[in-house]
Amino acid sequence: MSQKTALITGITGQDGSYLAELLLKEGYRVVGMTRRSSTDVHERIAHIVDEIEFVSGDLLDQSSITAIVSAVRPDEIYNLAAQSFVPTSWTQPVLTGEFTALGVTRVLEAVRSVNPKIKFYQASSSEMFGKVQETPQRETTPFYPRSPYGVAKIYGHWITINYRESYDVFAVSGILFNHESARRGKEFVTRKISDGVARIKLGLQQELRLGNLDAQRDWGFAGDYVRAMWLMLQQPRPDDYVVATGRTHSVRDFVRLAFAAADLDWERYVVVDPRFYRPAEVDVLVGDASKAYRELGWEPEVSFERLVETMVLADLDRLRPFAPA
Ligand code: NAP
Ligand code: G4F
Repeated sequence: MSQKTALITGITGQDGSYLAELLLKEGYRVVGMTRRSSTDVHERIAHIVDEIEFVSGDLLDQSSITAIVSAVRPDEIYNLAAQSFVPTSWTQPVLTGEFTALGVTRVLEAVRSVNPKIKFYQASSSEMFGKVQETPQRETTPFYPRSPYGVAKIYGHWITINYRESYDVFAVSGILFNHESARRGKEFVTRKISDGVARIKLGLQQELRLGNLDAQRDWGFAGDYVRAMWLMLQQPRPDDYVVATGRTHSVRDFVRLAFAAADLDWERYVVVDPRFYRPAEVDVLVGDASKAYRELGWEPEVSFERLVETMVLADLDRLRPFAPA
């Protein structure tokens, strides 16, 4: 069988790095689309950078995306690129719509015009459920977004389904619940906590300022979730899937476990700071991934407890060289 080619947008992000590892292991030729930057953004893929081909393009720029798809001739495209930080979507709502919503159409348009046989994965989000209309949330649960990011992701979700139904493209939408790792961006709450715990433990920081500790999320490990993305594109027909652990925990639970992993009492260090509250909050998310289990044979391998501990230990290892003597 000839080698398959995968094009990943967002390859420099958390999920892009794990997906690239998985696809290389599966024998793919992996091509990553990156946007021009004056600094090095390859930190998360530094260990595999020599095995990846890079092409320069931007979700805002139709001609670059079409030219890339035409030149690379991928069998599969994973559209992971997005403005993915929810708070930024209130301060930059139009840009978020351009990247996270219209960006999806641009990639799909490239597929349609170059080769509609290319399989397409769209990174949809549990943020679309927002003010939840049903618990647990499944593929059929109605959406009620609470941020411009959630609104933009719903556009991306439906345009993916629309290209499937209009042009018969093998286009799927993975509705992924929060997934984390030591490679998570430091602005997201889990990594902000693990990084903060490590800094406090090593004497590099005195306190950790957080927002709403009562919010609850269904948190899994990013390495498990990229496997579900790949499996969706290996099915006989395209469909949409929820990917989640089925367990929910509060930010406070995460904080408590993370500080405990470093033998610290969280209540001595955590300061609630209303600056981190959101204009509209998603209070509680918990997913039902039984369809993914049934049809893809997917289930998560890393528990919440192990995820928290692994993230804290990784940040301790990373920061130890900077600790005061
Ligand atoms: P991430 O770490 O924030 O990575 C985002 C990626 O998108 C980066 O590689 C970034 O490139 C790229 N990007 C942003 N704007 C771009 C543009 N205009 N043109 C080209 N590339 C652009 O996100 P992630 O956590 O890996 O998530 C991957 C995808 O899954 C995102 O679409 C996210 O919304 C979605 N999602 C994530 C989760 C989660 O819990 N992680 C859950 C559900 C859905 P730079 O390095 O240049 O910034
Ligand atoms: O870690 P977060 O910023 O992630 P959020 O908003 O759930 O979004 C992430 O997951 C989505 C999937 O549901 C993705 F689509 C999206 O791209 C992103 O990856 O915040 C989680 C919760 C929120 O309720 C927030 O209010 O943590 C609460 N929180 C409390 N203090 C905080 C903080 N969040 C951040 N970022 N920083 C805080 O200090």
